[in-house]
Amino acid sequence: MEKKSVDKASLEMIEIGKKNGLETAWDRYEKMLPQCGFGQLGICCRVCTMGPCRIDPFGEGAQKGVCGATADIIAARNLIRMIASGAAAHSDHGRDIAHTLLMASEDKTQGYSIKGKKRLLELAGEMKIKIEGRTEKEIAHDVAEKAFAEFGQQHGELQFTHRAPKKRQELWRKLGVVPRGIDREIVEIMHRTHIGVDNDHENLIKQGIRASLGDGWGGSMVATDLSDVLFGEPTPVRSQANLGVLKEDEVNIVVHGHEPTLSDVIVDAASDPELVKLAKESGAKGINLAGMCCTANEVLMRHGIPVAGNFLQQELAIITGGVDLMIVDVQCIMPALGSLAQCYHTKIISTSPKAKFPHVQHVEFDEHKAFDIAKKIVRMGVENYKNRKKELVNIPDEKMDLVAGFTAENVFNLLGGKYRATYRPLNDAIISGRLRGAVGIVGCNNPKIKHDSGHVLLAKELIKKDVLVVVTGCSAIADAKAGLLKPEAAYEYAGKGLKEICETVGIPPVLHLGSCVDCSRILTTLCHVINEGGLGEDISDLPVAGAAPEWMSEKAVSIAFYVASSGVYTVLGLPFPVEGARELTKLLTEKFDEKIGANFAFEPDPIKAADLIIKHLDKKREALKLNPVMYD
Ligand code: BF8
Repeated sequence: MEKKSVDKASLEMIEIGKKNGLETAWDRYEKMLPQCGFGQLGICCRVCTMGPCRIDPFGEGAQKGVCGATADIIAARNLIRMIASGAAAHSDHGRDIAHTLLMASEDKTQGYSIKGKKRLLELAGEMKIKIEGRTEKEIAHDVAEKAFAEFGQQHGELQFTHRAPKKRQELWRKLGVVPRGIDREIVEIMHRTHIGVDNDHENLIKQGIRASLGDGWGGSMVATDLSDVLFGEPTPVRSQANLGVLKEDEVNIVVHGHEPTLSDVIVDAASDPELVKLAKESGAKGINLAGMCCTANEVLMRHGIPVAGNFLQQELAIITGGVDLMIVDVQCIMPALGSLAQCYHTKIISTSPKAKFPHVQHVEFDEHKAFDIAKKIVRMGVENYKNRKKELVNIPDEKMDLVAGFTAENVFNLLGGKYRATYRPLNDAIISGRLRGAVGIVGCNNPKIKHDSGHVLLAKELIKKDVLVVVTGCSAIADAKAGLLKPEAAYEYAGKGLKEICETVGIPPVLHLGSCVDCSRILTTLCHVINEGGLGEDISDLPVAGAAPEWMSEKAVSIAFYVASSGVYTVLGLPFPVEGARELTKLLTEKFDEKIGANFAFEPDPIKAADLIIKHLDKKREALKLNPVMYD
């Protein structure tokens, strides 16, 4: 049992599930063993029907597919198709936000207004949109249209790639990897990986880079920045995380998925006086809203809504027996939820025309009537409270305090003090050696790795060595549950230098930067650090690194690629499925650095991963001729 999670609440729910004969991802994973070795090594090809083909990794059987594709070609094609899917998911999320902003600017929505006015003007300035003499809605309209155009653009360069340091932009140009249009690069991956098109693994990877940059500096950045315009910029906020945020005596509604368009109006609907009254009439003390996965991060950052859990806890939330309704939209929603919920009173409601699930009721979301629909769904949850089976309710006690809601714009204003919004103190802390560097830890859970252990152990090991850690996605939730997002965590876990900074500024040693699309906030932060000066001219000069210790999704592959291709050394807890392809593996783990300024490393042990990262940070510090780390 202890092998499954480091989180007590999760272990408790896994045990209850087991006792009741219920199946979770861990059970299905065990049933799947041994998993297909060809798939794991990336050398199985289903691109055409002359196959399926597979390459013998021991060099004895077939070394080429029917068309003649080698292991390197097959694995590279498979890998960049993962990038295409991941970039498509993030970017379609961005497109939906742009769509909602556009409709809001035309007064065609219900329940939305432009809350991030400052951000709107900043973006308009960046996009060279006329501001003087125009209303906010007119400006927002043009910002949304301009963002929209980035998706279909056929030539030129994506607007936000110009945020990158000059040197980085030049390198991308030299390598021919500047994304022209967000959609175009994804389509081109599908074209190039068709039978008989691009059959050079390096050239295939080059297109993977270009599409991933179109995600990080395009689709995801649009999602983040336009969300800040529409829903407001996050500010540091206190809340709690883990299954213990569910309440025995209230109607529990869980929002699960990704896009804040839905969850943001659900937040308003859940405090609607009429619905709260109805909940009380049904015998509940009120309506308790909680989040799951990246939607949790969105509503946490902007509204302080507590987090019920991360990816591997979605089934466990149902097993508490206390969830009256779970609303899902897109991405990371297990198709297993519907049948599991049938063992409880829990209602699951799908809302996106893009995502339907077995045994799940569908209430389609529509921005025109967003608030009415949100109210309808919340009402369904309230009405379902009376069906709760008391004998099946087992809500664990575990919940942890946290501070979330940091952004590239607000966090270092905090470092600079109230009146001086500047990155100078952060840069100076790194230059002086009080801080060794900074590391972004991101991504999912995966039953192949003890739930949350990769995230938490890596974060603890790094902050102990005076590395500032920033987190997004399910990694952020793992750390929240472990207490690392509390300012007090600095006293318990941080090294002396980091502790001094956290103490002075009043921030936790691990900073919650948002959802997965908000990995773009990390890119923007890195640009600010370079612009502030004193730490080199390119992102690849900085003592920084990225890690995804428990990744599982195709989105994570896209993120890993745009992070590394932006010049950030990236350590993955699970390897890309490429290890059956020798030249490709070498390209990614050894030669990438000289080409694009950063390598990938695959290391499942978080302590060893931390060692790799520390060595990398120290190497970069040395190259910049910085002072030695102060308290080493
Ligand atoms: O969107 S919710 S499982 S894919 S980390 Fe991973 Fe978690 Fe999904 Fe990123 Ni966010």
